[in-house]
Amino acid sequence: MVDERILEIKNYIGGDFIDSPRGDFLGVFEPATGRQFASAPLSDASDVDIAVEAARTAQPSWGALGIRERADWLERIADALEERHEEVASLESRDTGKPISLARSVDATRSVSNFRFFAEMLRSQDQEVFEMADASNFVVNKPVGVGALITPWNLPLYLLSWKIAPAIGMGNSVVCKPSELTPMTADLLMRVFDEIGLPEGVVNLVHGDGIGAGSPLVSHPGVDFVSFTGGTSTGGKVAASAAPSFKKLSLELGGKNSSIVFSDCDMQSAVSGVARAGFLNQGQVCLCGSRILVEGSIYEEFRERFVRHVEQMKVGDPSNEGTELGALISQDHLEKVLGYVELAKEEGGNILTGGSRCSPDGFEGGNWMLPTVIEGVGADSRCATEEIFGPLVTLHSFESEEEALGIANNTRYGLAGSVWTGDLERGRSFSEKMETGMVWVNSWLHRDLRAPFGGVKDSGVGREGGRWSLGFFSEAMNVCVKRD
Ligand code: TXE
Repeated sequence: MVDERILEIKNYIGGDFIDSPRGDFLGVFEPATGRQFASAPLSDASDVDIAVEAARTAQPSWGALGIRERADWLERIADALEERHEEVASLESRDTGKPISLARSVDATRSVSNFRFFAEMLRSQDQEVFEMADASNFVVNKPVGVGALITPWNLPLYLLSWKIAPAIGMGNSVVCKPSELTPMTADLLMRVFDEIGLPEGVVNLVHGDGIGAGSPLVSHPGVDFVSFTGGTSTGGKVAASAAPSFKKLSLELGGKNSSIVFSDCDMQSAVSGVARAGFLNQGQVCLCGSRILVEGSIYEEFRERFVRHVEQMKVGDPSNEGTELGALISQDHLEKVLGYVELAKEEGGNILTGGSRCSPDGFEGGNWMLPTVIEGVGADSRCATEEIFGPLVTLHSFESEEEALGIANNTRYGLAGSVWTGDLERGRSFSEKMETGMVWVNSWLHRDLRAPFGGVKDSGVGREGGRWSLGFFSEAMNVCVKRD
């Protein structure tokens, strides 16, 4: 079904909004209704060539600006984006199917914060010097050059801004390739850049899919670094394309994270905190806690209160303020998640709640599923170790810290986790033994942008955030000046 008014968005290259010369387009659909509401260019290698060329042309003068001048540009972007906060939130909600409350509080708000935070970080950068008795070693953080920024569909503007801000802040120019499923707020951001007069070619954007646009961008000889966020299997392809030309590479990939609940936790905050970790954004966040490990002595009580809490979660119209769960990103993805419900039954699972599609009134054409809680699958089952990336969590009990740690560490991923306990020291020491990049104790997704963000094993390579972002998006040089 085609909506009455199709929004046509374009590539943004060298400061101009242009279609792909071949005129190929891809449809953009509302996950909540299944209706097409926009179209975007289906770009290919020739469009990527033009975009990389524009970025190469712009980089020298942009890189030559003082770091404080670039910080001022980031501030201007933050101000302009903040003025459009509600427009960003409603467009992101429409494009992703997520509830408007989440699009406001997380996606739109954090996108502004990303630019403001890195503006402040740039201003606080001091000249780093290592003094010797007879020499001074000056550290010079130079731009890397031209970068490819490739982002996924779950937190489109949040993750794109998280890369653009430090990348251009450190003097690079970039070519962005947002997910073909959710291109709309990336287009809005380009319109903000255009309105405030960001120098042309500093940020460029090509729409398209992974094969047609993403892959040529990653392997392009004119690209010096790649910052990728997406699935683990795709991350492997990106790494293979980038390796032969030794491009600097950052990979933020998939996760299969544990929420570990000890008997000395505050039960009510654990129930609501673990439910939020499991189902935020319909479980479509790489940090989601989809494996819930509960100490045996409180398992029954936790399970009963948790299931009751999940059953009260409001699924429906994303534009309704009270909605807690919206639609899944696509029909294909919904089928994939429902496939894991069937697999869970084969793996001995018992569905405690959910486990099926739902169809909110007026949204029959959308990709809807009830939040699902399953117990009885083994901790090493496919359902409990593979990334499902939907509103489906599995419950497991444990009798000791050692057992809990063994379960938590027995996946190919190592991104995040949460630990719920009344003993903060135990919480911290237990967390440090987990094979992940991040762990929250008695909270989840409580973010300080200065802290390192990223994972180990199949969850990726490198870290983003604070000085880790500034380090990735620059090349550190040492100038040693010897005194007589
Ligand atoms: O990823 P995909 P999706 C992960 C999350 C899940 C996945 C879902 O865990 O696994 O992302 O997002 C482009 N060469 N994270 O389905 O398919 C593609 O067009 C170059 C982890 O979007 O990997 C899109 O723009 N590019 C994360 C982008 O890659 C290619 C947080 C991602 O697509 C390509 C959020 C190719 N060969 C989601 N193929 C974290 N760890 O922080 C596809 N693309």
